[in-house]
Amino acid sequence: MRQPDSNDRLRRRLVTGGAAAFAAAGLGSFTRSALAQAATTELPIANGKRNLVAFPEKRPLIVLTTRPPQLETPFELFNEGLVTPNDAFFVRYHNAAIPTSVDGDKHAIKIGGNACGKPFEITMAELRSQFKPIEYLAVNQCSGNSRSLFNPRVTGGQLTNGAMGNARWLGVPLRDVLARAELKNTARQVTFNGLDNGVMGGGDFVKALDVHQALDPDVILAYQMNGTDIPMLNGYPVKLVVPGYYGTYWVKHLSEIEVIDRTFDGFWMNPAYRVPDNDCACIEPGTTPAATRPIGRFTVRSFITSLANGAQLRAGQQALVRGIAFDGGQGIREVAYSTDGGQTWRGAKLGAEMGRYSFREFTFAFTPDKGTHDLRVRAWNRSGQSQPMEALWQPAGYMRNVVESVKVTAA
Ligand SMILES: Nc1nc2c(c(=O)[nH]1)N[C@H]1C(S)=C(S)[C@@H](COP(=O)(O)O)O[C@H]1N2
Ligand SMILES: [Mo]
Repeated sequence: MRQPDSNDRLRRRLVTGGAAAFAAAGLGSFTRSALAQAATTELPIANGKRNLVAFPEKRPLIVLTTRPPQLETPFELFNEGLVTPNDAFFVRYHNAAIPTSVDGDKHAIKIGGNACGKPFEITMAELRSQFKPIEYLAVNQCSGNSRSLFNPRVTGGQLTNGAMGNARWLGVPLRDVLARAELKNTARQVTFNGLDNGVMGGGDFVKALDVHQALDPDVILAYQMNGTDIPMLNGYPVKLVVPGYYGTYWVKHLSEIEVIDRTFDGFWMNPAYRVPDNDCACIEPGTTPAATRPIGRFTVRSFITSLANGAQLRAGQQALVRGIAFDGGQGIREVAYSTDGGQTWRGAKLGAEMGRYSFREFTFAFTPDKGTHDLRVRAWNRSGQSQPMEALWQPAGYMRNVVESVKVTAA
């Protein structure tokens, strides 16, 4: 439901969005000055005990930084359902100057660039009324999800496994909008910019896709998440959704699209968000990659969600173990599980297919003997790609996808 007055709307969003908890956290209301004040609040970075704070429209989430907000979803939540609720979805920003109030009808996206034959502007109202939207479930995952588990350790946000989420995205295919822009045949890349800005040396966050990636019919300008407005912190009123690709390409508060005749080399494409240009996107610790490329699609991952490390089970009693798997857009074909640290494997039961970009549920029954058990799961996608048994390493701490281990005890 759209409301006429964007201030009313934002006020409504704040009231329904846990503003009380935000105030309780000593951060006041969600204004720029409150965020400036938040910057002076001491909060521990990820290692050791981590604080939970409820930002506007969010339930209490793990705080990595407050300015800009960087919030991680507590992992237990992934056991509650395959769709991550909007108020629990992780948040990642690079720059502190983030929008806190946007008119959801008047907001416009400017489309231009030197390989755009017909520059124009499109408002949200036009985007909603002049095009046919599509909707699908898709996982968004930060490139640095699980970075704190790298060994040797790497710098950057010390995330555990909660910088991911699965939501239902509704939006207009980018290629339908670009069709109006009359791309010149010199077009090589498309760049995307949002309303947030760099401050004090932080470069404006701009991303680029090759034209063929941008014209993929599943790439959308999304304006709904799980059937409602996208939360402000997740990119209200419109974000680019590039299913199967790491979150870095999912530009929030999208305001500018440029079609250009060259490879864009802004900071967030080069040197940031690049991976070693080889099959594993990995190197030996302490070495440097011979060449790099922009990070691309997700690698295959799977997680047990119903049991945490250290869980206690009843010996001799059957437990139903549950988890999730996903990949970069082929879809999951198979999940295997081991209850003996990876020595022997069996097939887990797959849950319903909910689309090739979605989390896929799996389950298996496990009746433990007395003692400690090392549970592992490993997934394969439809093109046969899987997860390594030993962790791969790379300097930025991106793309972790090793077969994880969950140790449980039965008594
Ligand atoms: N405008 C804008 N969009 C952005 C970013 C940003 O800093 N600014 N960060 C990107 C990164 S690295 C990630 S992982 C995703 C996270 O999306 P979320 O905050 O909605 O979870 O947003 C992407 N889009
Ligand atoms: Mo990210």
